[in-house]
Amino acid sequence: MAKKPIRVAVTGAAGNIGYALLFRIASGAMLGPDQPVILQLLEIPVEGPQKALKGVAMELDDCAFPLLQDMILTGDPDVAFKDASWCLLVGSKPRGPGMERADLLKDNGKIFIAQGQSIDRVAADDARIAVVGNPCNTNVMIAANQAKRLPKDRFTAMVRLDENRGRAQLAKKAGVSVNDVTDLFIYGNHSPTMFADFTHAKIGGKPAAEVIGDEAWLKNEYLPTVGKRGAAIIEARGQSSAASAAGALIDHVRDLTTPGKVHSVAINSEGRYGFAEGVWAGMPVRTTESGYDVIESYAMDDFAKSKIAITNDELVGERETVKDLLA
Ligand code: NAX
Repeated sequence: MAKKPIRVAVTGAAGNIGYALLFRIASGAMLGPDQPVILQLLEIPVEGPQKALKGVAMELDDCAFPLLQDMILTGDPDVAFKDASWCLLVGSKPRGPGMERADLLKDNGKIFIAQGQSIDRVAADDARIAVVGNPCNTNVMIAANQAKRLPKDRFTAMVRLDENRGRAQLAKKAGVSVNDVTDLFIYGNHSPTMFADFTHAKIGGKPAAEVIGDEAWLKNEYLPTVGKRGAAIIEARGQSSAASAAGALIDHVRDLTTPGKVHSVAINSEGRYGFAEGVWAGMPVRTTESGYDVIESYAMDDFAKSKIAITNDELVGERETVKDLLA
């Protein structure tokens, strides 16, 4: 018997990431090749983005995806999130010329207050939320703070692009396939301060540091390369990462719905790994039948602890900037 369709809400659906994401969701890459979906697409309620959204929907129609049962296009969050089991919050306000980071945090914070309230009001009882729109760790914290009905552990932000970048760079250096790189997890903020923990990573089952054999490269080249990869893509392409971000979001959701998968997700830290209580930080989780368990067993050396302290400080600073929005 055919499965019941799952409603997937996507914000910023007419943006660059949306354009790389929606077709993959509709093809079954995210929720499985036999899982029908209904796409509920949110864009800001003004003519340009709404018109662009219609164009994207026309192309989705033209793909004749067998799994795409319906599409709802809207400028109203309550319509977009209604009965949605997945809420993918991709849209956010970009940093404009001369705009301070604090202004960006506050402007986006307001969006995520409204969307958090709407999700809590109208989304499905099993709703899960994945935030991509930057600054994603702080945006998800703001949205989750609005939740009265949905548990806070359903609110996640994406650090999977950073994990994928980190695995790819290690594989390249070692001259192996990305499949040989395991146990590489991202701690902290989705920003250049993140810590891609090479100290526990493995290549072909052996410690990555042993296989690479060049600690200076790992500390002084590898970490900055992964941390600043987003800026390097903008420099090369003239536009920010879109297809790789969409691919990472597909991985994030697929692995959160596949029991046994071990991967990096930004979640409510609850003080784990030395992060401040209540900030959302990347760390490893293992997906279970009903959600995920946080993997807390990695012992950090002094170097790792110092890196985690830096990214934690940044998260705490962001929280301080938006503290009025958390009241
Ligand atoms: P675009 O500017 O191409 O698209 C964003 C879309 O969101 C626009 O169409 C805009 O109209 C819409 N939007 C803005 N406010 C909205 C709101 N309140 N409700 C609904 N829609 C709204 O950006 P794109 O390249 O798609 O990137 C989207 C976000 O992802 C940005 O914040 C970006 O910084 C972030 N990223 C996050 C990554 C991560 O790993 N967490 C990596 C990639 C990306 O940089």
